[in-house]
Amino acid sequence: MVPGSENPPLPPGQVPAPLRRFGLPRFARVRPQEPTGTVVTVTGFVERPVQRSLDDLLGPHRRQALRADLHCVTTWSARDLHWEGVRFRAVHEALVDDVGVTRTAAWVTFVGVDGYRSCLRLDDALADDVLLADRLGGAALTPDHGAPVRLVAPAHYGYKSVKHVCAIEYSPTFDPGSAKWAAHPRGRVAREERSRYLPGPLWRPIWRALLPGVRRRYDDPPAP
Ligand SMILES: Nc1nc2c(c(=O)[nH]1)N[C@H]1C(S)=C(S)[C@@H](COP(=O)(O)O)O[C@H]1N2
Ligand SMILES: [Mo]
Repeated sequence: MVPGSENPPLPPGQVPAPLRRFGLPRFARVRPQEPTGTVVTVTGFVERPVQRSLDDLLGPHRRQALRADLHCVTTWSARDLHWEGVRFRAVHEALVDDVGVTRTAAWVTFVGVDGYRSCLRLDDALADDVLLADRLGGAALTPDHGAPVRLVAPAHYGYKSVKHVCAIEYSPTFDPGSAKWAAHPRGRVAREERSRYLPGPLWRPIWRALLPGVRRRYDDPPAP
C-alpha cells in the first residue's frame, strides 16, 4: 500500500499532527483530578433534571467502536483515533422519557468539569458517529484526553468534543459556550465552519498563527 493511502485526504486547511492535550488557552493549566464516582447532571429544558452516575448513564447502551480523525480549528488534525463508548443518541433517547426533554430543546451543551462548555445542534449531536467515549486506543481515557468520559463528534471541529463531561444541558437556542463569539453554531468540518463572521479559508491563517502560543501553554507544566 502507498504510505498514507490508509487514510482519506484531510479536509481543506488541515495538517496532520500527533494527538496532544489541547484546548482554549484559559483551560491550559486547569487539570481535573483523577475521576472517581463521576456524576453527570442532565439539566436545562427538561421536566425532571437528574444527576446520574456514569455507569447508570452509559451502562445500559450498546458499546460502539469508532475510528475517526480529530480536527482542531487551529488547523491540526490527529488521524485515525480509535474511540470506544456509546452513541450519544442512545443516551439521549433514554433521557427523553426519563427526564422529559422538552420539545423545544433544539441544542445541547456539554459541560466539562474544568468549566469548559460547547454546544451542538441537537440533530448534529444525534448522528451515528457522535459518541460519549470512555476509551481511546484500547485503554481507558487518560486525564489528558478527557477522563472519565468525553464527547467525540468527528464531523465537527474539535472544540465541540468536550472532555471530562459532567453535565448535559438542553436548550431551545444556541449557547456560544467557552469559545464565545469564535464558536460556530454548527462547526461542520466538511463545510469549513471554523468560526463565525468570516468564511473558513479566511480563518485558517488566523487560527494557525495562534497555534504555537496555545501549544506552549499546554506543554508547560502547571504551576505548583
Ligand atoms: N473540557 C474541555 N474539553 C475540550 C477542550 C477544553 O479546553 N476543555 N478543548 C477542545 C478543543 S479546542 C480541542 S481541539 C479538543 C482537544 O482534545 P485533546 O486534548 O484530547 O487533544 O478538546 C476539546 N474539548
Ligand atoms: Mo481545538
